[in-house]
Amino acid sequence: MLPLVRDYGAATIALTIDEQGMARTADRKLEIAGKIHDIATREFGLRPDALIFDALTFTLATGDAESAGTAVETLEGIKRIKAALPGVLTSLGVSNVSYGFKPAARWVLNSVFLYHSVQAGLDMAIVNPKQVTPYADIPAAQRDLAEDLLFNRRPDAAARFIAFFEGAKQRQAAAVDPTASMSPAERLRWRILHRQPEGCEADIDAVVAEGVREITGIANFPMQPGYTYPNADTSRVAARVLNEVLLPAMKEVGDRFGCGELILPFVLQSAEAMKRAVTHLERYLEKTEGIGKGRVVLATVYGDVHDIGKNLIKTILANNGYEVHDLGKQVPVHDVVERAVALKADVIGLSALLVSTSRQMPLVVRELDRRGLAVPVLVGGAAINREFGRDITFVDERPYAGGVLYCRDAFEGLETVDRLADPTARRELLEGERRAARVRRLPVGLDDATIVRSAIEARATDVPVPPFWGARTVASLPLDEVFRHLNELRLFKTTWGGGGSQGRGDAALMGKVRAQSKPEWKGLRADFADRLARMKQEAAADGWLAPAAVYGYFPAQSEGNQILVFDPDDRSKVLVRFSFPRQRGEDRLCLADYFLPVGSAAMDLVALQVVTVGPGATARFDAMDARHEYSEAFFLHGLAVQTAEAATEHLFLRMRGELGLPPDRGVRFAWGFGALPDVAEHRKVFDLLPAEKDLAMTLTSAGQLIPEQSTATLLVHHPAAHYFKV
Ligand code: B12
Repeated sequence: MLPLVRDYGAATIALTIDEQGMARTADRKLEIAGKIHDIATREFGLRPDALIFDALTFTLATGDAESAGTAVETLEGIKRIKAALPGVLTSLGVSNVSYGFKPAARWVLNSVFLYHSVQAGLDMAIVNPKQVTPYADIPAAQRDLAEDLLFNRRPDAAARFIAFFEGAKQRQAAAVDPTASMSPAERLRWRILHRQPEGCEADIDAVVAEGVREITGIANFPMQPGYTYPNADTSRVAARVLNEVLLPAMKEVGDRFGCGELILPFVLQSAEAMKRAVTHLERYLEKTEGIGKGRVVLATVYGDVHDIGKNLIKTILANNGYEVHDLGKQVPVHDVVERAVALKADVIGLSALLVSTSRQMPLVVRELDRRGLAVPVLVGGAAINREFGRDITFVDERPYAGGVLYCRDAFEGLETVDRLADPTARRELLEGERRAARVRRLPVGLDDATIVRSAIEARATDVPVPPFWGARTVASLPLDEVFRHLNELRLFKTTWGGGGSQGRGDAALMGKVRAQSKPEWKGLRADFADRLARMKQEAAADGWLAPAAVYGYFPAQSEGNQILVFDPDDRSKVLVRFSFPRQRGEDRLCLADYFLPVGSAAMDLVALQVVTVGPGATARFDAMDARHEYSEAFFLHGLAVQTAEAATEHLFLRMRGELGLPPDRGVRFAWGFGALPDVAEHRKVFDLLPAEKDLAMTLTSAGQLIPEQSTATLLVHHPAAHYFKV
């Protein structure tokens, strides 16, 4: 076979079998793999990564002493092959290990063995993904039984394993509920963690009844005649349920997601269970009448869909006498400020759970400051902390007059709003915060004007000739063409969350994420592919994804950190000036450096594009969200975002073709990222391209694109152009 493998550039699976038979010990597995490796690489010149070794595994169902240690030998064999023969890969028919056991037992043993094989370094597994349970979801008792057997930890391991699953059948017949022996509070926690919303209302009733009994001695709450609720007692108990049961459970979900034990679709289901629980809990929270206590405008910031925390704040503040106006989630800066002004808000509350979306918070503060307002802003959410709140208090080195106050949780939120309502407490609070914020201020550094320019030079001979000057509209980009540029891996793994958490950068942790998500990923990928095919069809039939674009080519030159864009019909007239920041260290790069400077004999060229998938995606998302179809809405949102990316790439390639640039030239830069962080510059793009008139797009006052699934990019043709961060 090896000459064929070599001639066709193929890879090959090599079983660890030789003239003496199948390798049963780790020593023999390595010995045979070594022999095959030497022949393949030395005699046939194959690369090690063309070899995939199957270390073989045997059933443990026979229960005899000879077979008992074979799974450990397999794991050890995989480890040794990977260590001794760098570059080679491994594969394994995992479920052989359980051949002969009952199906329920097989699934557990296969899942646990798969987990340990991956830990040992297994690259590929032959296994039915529908029969694999995530390691963390297998009950500890079953895991122990399986591991006793796999690691040959006791002579009766096979017998105990079989006995357990024989009994399991009867236990199942007796319909033993895993939560049966739990207290209501434990059961509630279990329901959030195991994504089982059914029954959480009854659990909440039971936990509250227990708490009320403790406080008041009332035995048969809530039926006791004359006992009306909500009242101070039920409120106290409900707050405890929230703080001691629900919030920690949700945090645990997040931590498990963070370290790769859970995939995103599961987190969504937990979130749905949490929402249901919180909604039911509200009936126990006392509503304090408080006319004139104050008016609060609440929102989850633009780009962020996490609203469970914000909804909680709403409940707690409303129940404590505040008039709360909830603007919902994904709220643009402009809307927050406009509504706060219109409603004469006493306080604005903002929630953000992503590091990326927390950047919206200083934009709100800046906009309030620009309008000369002084409404205190409360900020909260998992992505930020007290230091962040203090840092964003400053607008251009001045503290914002209204103050920015971080709140760790809903109760600190209530306490803060209460303090703001009292003039003396308000002054003390704001002054104290301002002092703390000032301490964190660093001495002002170099400004852009004093930084030396990079060494990049632009040459007149590199400037391409466009097919036309000025702007054009493409009313419709063909959806099937656009889908060809859809990055499915990014959609599945990152946007739809199939790759586990994207939120942590720690290398060791990410390694763990990758290892653990492998078995799940295979099944998930097929599910996602089906879902994508269905959604593509619906989009084509119903038109909710309707990519369209405006783009254009303009004469341009640079001046310092700016690009001057000239009128194509009158090249002495500057239409707009784009400003870009410059790196303070590294290569001191600024996007303007890629363009010929003002005063050059030749004109340079700047290309711009704005792409959108149209308003249909947002409308559909909002409708689903209103029907509480969070999972569907989440998948739809993700596809719309990636379709906007695909449409951007599609048009970018077309523009590169029109300019006659080779594939290694031309880089597209989008505002809001690395080299051009200021999205307010979108206004200037809209002054050059008819996005408002022809695509019915708008900009928020902070410069965010509406609809959200849109992009605005600048194409740089300079041969040395590359992505960088400022
Ligand atoms: C549930 C959840 C989701 C759900 C949200 C459903 C919904 N409708 O809200 C879904 C599945 C949709 C989701 C999606 C995503 N998520 Co998510 N999600 C979570 C999770 C597990 C729990 C959040 C939650 O509801 N907590 C319970 C509530 C009650 O707590 P809370 O919001 O923090 O609010 C409390 C306080 O913070 C405070 N507070 C909050 N806001 C405010 C505001 C004010 C004014 C005040 C006073 C107080 C206050 O009071 C609240 C109550 O005490 C967190 C994990 C975590 N540790 O937070 C990840 C997490 C936030 N998600 C994360 C990620 C990465 C994502 C995705 C990008 C995943 C992806 N690959 O697509 C997407 C982003 C979508 C988007 N554009 O927003 C990361 C963020 C990482 C980062 N550093 O940016 C986290 C931290 C998970 C992780 N460990 O990696 N997610």
